[in-house]
Amino acid sequence: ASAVTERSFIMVKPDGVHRGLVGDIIKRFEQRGYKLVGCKVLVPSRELAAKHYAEHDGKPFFPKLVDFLTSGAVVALVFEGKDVVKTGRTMIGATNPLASPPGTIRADYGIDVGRNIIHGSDSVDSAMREIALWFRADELANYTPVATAWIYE
Ligand code: DGT
Ligand code: DGI
Repeated sequence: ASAVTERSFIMVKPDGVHRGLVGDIIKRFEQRGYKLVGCKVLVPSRELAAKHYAEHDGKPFFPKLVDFLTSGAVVALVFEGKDVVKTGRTMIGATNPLASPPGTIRADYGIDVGRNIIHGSDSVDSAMREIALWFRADELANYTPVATAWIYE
């Protein structure tokens, strides 16, 4: 079993927390074989939310997006494994839940683009930026799950 260290930042947004979807979302990544290395629940500050969504600063929906993300608790997660950034996006689906194929998280639980349940990093570079933004290094766990050899050849 080779060491696969790619990481993605996954976040259950306030709508997903209010709707009780945290367990299901973690379960989907766990069952796929991804390793959970970071997990915390917090109500993000406006500063943190604005930094997270800095690429959308200036767009018409930006204030609403920050209001929404800071309106309640989120669950910040880091998953690790082979191609986890791209595969995570595939599991999550399209930005707009209505444009997302059945079986994806956003399609299975969402309708509106402004209530799309979950965030997942869209590239390895943004994953590194987002993980550093949301987690201190000592909040990420280093361990080898015993199932590793049954997930990777
Ligand atoms: P993407 O991945 O961002 O290109 O979005 P798609 O391809 O999943 O969604 P599409 O092509 O139907 O819509 C393009 C963008 O338009 C989408 O990212 C968000 C926005 N949009 C679509 N439908 C709605 C809507 O009903 N309300 C709002 N506010 N925005 C919408
Ligand atoms: O990486 P994604 O979350 O799939 O999409 P993104 O980074 O382009 O946008 C971040 C979030 O901003 C997205 O999850 C929902 C919201 N958003 C994106 N495009 C629109 C939008 N919200 C509204 N209301 N309208 C949009 O066009």
